[in-house]
Amino acid sequence: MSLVVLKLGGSVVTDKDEPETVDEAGLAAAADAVASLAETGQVVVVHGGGSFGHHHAAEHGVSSESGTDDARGIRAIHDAMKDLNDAVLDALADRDVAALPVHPLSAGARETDGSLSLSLSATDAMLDEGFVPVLHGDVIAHAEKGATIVSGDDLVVSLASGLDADRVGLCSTVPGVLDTDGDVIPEITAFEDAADALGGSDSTDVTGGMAAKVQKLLALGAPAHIFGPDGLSSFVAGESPGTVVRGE
Ligand code: IP8
Repeated sequence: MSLVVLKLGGSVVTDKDEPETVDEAGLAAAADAVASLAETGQVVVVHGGGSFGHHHAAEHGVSSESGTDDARGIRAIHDAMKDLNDAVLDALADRDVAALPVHPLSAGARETDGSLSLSLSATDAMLDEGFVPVLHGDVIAHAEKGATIVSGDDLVVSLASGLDADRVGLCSTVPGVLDTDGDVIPEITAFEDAADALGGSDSTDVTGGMAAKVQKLLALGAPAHIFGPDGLSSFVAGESPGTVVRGE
């Protein structure tokens, strides 16, 4: 049976301008897409933080680089993410999707160098039993830093490689990887295909976001599609909306 890992960006399922507010229409469309995927194969869902995780993280000075050892702060970030996770699970349950939570705080950790080790045993067993595991960006123990933020994108890479996914989807508010004219690049098979638009491999760290994302996705064994909310139904139909990143 084919396995799809689908990331729902925080900007797709929440209203980024209003603290801790779900974007009901965005979540409904995303949940419809997951329900369709679950009818024909296995799905793992990952969602981002949007207006739930990010302001708590900022308030406590926590990022993927800067950690905290303040357990109350860690819980505040995690609890906000659990609230959003509940909203996603509820939307899926309303569509009769057997969705269950997997909270990264309790399933993984980061090494000193920032590399993520995520236990996949719960996720794997849930899939075998016909459930749809739903993970989320979270705060996570980090060697020598207390706890730092793990983004949904990092989780997607661990899940897709560890579970040998057949397809990966990353739905955010951008329609794909854009070239220097602002047009969507349909396919990236090597970093050079998009280096101009992404600012070159040297500036991966400073440009953050898309360049780092493309590099991680190129290392996967599965095609990864980057698309906006308008591409959801096309992705579900097995088509190739936005940009497909195909390494190897
Ligand atoms: O929105 C971040 O996940 P992302 C999650 O996928 C938190 O980067 C807790 C801010």
